[in-house]
Amino acid sequence: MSTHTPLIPREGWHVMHLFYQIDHSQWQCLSQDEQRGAKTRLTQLVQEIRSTPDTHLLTFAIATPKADMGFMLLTPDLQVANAFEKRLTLSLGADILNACYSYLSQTESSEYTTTTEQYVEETLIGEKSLTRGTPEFDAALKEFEDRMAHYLKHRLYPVLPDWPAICFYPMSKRRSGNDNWYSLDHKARRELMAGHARVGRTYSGRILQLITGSTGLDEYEWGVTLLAKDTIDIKAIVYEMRFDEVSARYAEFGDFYIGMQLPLDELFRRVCL
Ligand code: 76R
Repeated sequence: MSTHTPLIPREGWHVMHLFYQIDHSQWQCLSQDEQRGAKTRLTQLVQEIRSTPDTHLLTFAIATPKADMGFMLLTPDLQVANAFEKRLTLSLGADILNACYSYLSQTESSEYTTTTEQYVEETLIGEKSLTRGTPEFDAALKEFEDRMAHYLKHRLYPVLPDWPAICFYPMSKRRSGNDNWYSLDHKARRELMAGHARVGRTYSGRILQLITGSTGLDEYEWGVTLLAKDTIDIKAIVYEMRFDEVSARYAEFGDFYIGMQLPLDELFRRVCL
């Protein structure tokens, strides 16, 4: 019987990005039967993880020798994430998958999300000149509230599409001299973030972004996961955002990993297992 206390955040899920290099010399020491058994073990583990409630696992090959393959694991309980991570790492046998990079974060809602009151004052009354209590006002308000409920659910409990290109990098907001994000007041940060979101929205349908928070959990403050159907859109959005003040002035980045989502059997062939 397991006696550990679950570590489930009040809201959202834990997220692990796991990157591995394969030790082919160890792999070649296994017999063909052992290799088959090892791949079956990993395949069954992936199925077990994917059938765990509220749990998702993406599997991908990495484009350059920075790593060979990677997993993105989303699950509420850190105890479960930790147990799955250990089993994934050992699934093909000792020392075959060697972790070369990893990142821990949590899904989070944004502190800059437009509140109902802001939307009413700034957009419905300010921009659209609607009057409280009229049918047009009520319809527009309901449309906003439905959209926000859907949006908030996606940020905290995302279901990611199987788009082929996956990009991961960690980032922080700068805290030095005159460029200290954390000494700006909320209004200034919200205005800057509105510019960021305007750029981001122009990539709707081409880029799916998941921003997960990692302050206190890992080296940087956020994990950025971008899914795309075309790598040119990844290059374009990251480039265009460099000009946006939030990134131009305040962003600091870690290493970038580019992968391709593949079903496991194809992934095995790709990484020559
Ligand atoms: O929450 C939302 O989706 C709406 C507004 C929004 C917020 C609050 C938004 C929109 N982002 C938000 C927060 Mn983003 N984002 C990044 C990067 O490489 C770089 O320069 C930056 C990396 C990209 C590519 C990107 C894409 N975003 C954040 C935060 C948290 C900041 C904080 O809390 O201080 C970070 C670190 C961050 C970074 N962003 C969008 C996008 C895209 C494509 C959108 C539009 C999403 C959509 O409308 O569907």
